[in-house]
Formats: sequence, C-alpha cells, structure tokens
Amino acid sequence: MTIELYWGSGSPFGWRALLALEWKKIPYQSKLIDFSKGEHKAPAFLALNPRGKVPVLKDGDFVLYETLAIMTYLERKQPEPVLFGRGPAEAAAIMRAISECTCYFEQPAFQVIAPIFFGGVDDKAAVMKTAAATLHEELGRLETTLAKSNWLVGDEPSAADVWWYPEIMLLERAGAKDVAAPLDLGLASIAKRYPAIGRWQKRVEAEPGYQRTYPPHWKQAA
Ligand SMILES: N[C@@H](CCC(=O)N[C@@H](CS)C(=O)NCC(=O)O)C(=O)O
Repeated sequence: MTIELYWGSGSPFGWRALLALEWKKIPYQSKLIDFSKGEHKAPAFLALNPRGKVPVLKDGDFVLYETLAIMTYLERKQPEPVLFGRGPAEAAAIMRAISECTCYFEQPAFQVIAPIFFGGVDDKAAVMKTAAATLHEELGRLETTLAKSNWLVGDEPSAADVWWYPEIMLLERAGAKDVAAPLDLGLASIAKRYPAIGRWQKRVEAEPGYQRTYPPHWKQAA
C-alpha cells in the first residue's frame, strides 16, 4: 500500500516530511491540504490529526502526525538511504542540530515571520528586531559549520538538513517581503549575507525530487 502524505503549501513541517520521503526514495501519494479552504480543520482531517495540523502520514491503517515522528517512522520503515546517521556520534549530532533549530531558531523565526505574513509589523517592530538579532547569531553558527562541511552533519544529507532547510527558506521569503524592508532585518537574502548557507541551499535544491517538495503557491506569487 502506498504511503499518503497530507501537507500544506509553505508549511515548513510539511516540507520536511516531503523532503524525507524524497531523500529516502519512498514512493508516496501527495495529499495537498488547502489551508485557505480550512481543509485542515474539516472533520475528515481532524479524524487523522485532532490538532488539525500538517503533516500527517497514512500508511495503510496506520496514521501518524508530528514531523519528527514521521521522519523516525520512515527511517525505521526503510533504513537506506540513512537520514539519522550511521553511528552513535553521528545520530546524536543530527538530533542535536534538530533540537537546536527547535529550541533556539524556530521561536524567533516565528516572531519575525508571523507579523510579516499575518499583519502587525508596526506594532511588533521592536520584538521583530530583537528576534532578528537572535536569528543572525544562529545563522552565524550555521555559516561557520557550513563553511567547513557540505552538510550540517557528516558527509551526506541528513535529517538535520531536512529540518533546517525549510525553516530558513520560509524566513528568507518573509524577510524579502516589502513590508519587512523598513525594519532592515537583514533577512531578505540569507544566501548573500551567509555565502556558505547559500551554497548549502543550492546543494539541497540539487537533490533528486526537490522540485516536488517546493511549495506550489511560491511558484505562482513572489
Ligand atoms: N509540531 C507539529 C507542528 C505542525 C504545524 O505547526 N503545522 C502547521 C503548518 S506549519 C499547521 O498545520 N498549522 C495549522 C493550524 O495550526 O491551524 C509537527 O512537528 O508536525
């Protein structure tokens, strides 16, 4: 039975699950949920995930939500190509990179992204500037890592890259919006300011199947 993945265009969590499927070369059926129609809050979807959030994976009768859980399931279901490392040190470094993104990057990223997409930039300018300063510290750490290595952990693409990439892309997209320009957050072109991150973005984008994961509505509108 083919795995089904429910995801939403532009959701970094959905994007991670898609990248994991593509990088592991696991066949799947894409089920794109339309947020604007509220499909993620419809009874049929809430029956899969009572939180009404994407992604959700369905493998026959087995239903799973929470992105890290989905990635773990895929790794156990089909161990090669490996996403979570080959030995204890590598596996731990990958989990550390994921944890660092979750603990230190995602919250300030949300503080910057949410007002840009959903309104309130004027009211939240001070919070956004503080958050941007934190993000630049974290981006500086990534830049140092990627100046020495093609991938975030080890010599191969891993779950660490899967985890970080969509978050950076969403942040960059938000940072490039006109409404963000007066704040001068320095996030409009992460690739220009952080060249090693820019080269890594290109590497991720050169991986097979990448185009199938790219948010469809990003192709239509700037
Ligand atoms: N902890 C969840 C987060 C998933 C999540 O926040 N998904 C967002 C899209 S990025 C969503 O579906 N939001 C819809 C909503 O909460 O109404 C995971 O790891 O999968």
